[in-house]
Amino acid sequence: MGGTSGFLESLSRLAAAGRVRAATRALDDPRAVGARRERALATLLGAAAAPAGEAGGASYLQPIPPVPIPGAVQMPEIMAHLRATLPADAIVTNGAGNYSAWCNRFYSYRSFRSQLAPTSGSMGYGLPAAVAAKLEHPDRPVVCFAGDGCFQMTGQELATACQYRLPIIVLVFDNGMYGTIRMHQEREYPTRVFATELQNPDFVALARAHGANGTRITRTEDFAPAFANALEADRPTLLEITIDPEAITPRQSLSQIRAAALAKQAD
Ligand SMILES: Cc1ncc(C[n+]2csc(CCOP(=O)(O)OP(=O)(O)O)c2C)c(N)n1
Ligand SMILES: [Mg+2]
Repeated sequence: MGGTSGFLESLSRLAAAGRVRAATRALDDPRAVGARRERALATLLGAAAAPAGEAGGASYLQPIPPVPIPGAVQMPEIMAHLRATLPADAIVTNGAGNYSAWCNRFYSYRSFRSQLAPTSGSMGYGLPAAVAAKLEHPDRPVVCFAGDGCFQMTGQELATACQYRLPIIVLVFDNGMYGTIRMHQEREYPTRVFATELQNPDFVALARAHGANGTRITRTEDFAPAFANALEADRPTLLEITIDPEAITPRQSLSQIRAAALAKQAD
């Protein structure tokens, strides 16, 4: 499995041949529409999956196989639903936090300029980015991924979304903590939890107070109908998704991280 490195190798080969630059420039050209745009896209994506780069190319483009996570909400299934439901031109936004692994690793971005995310890793970016994206592209679905901590940084922008009646969809991943920081605490100082728990508002009630739609998702099967309603809505929708605190990463539970760190200390 070459994974990301194989993909990068493929891109480097192309870059060496001067083709990445040409294709990227073609995509940046506003006149690059229709067949011209498709050709440029095919150069980049097709080459990434070309046989010489098979080490990573083709496998990189495959969805990551899902592994069940703790709790009644199975994010791998929800991400599969989003991949199947959202059109290629949907815009997905996020801030920073462990929740963002879901959209960064389990969503397939199929066209350029379909992701808005901070390279600086700043929390709170997703919601204002979604507002801006929907204003600019009213015909494209816009979905914001936000952790509970992340949402609390800029959640008041829901007022802006309501003021301009922007039917964005905000997924708030409620695990009751600054999960990323808790993960590092458990890795470096197992059992010494400090200032990472969050007492959250009722996000659904908060959304409704703003004039947005709000629904709580506590089971995987609640998601698809709520998301379908959100896609049809004439105003913002906030879906508060209850995440088991144990489900700290797509692959490792909080207890596993703690146990591994304790075992390392005991060595
Ligand atoms: C503005 C800002 N403050 C602090 C941080 C440091 N930081 C990175 S992730 C994180 C916690 C994120 O919590 P949450 O949004 O609830 O996501 P989770 O990790 O729980 O999924 C913090 C405090 C940051 N990246 N940006
Ligand atoms: Mg959180």
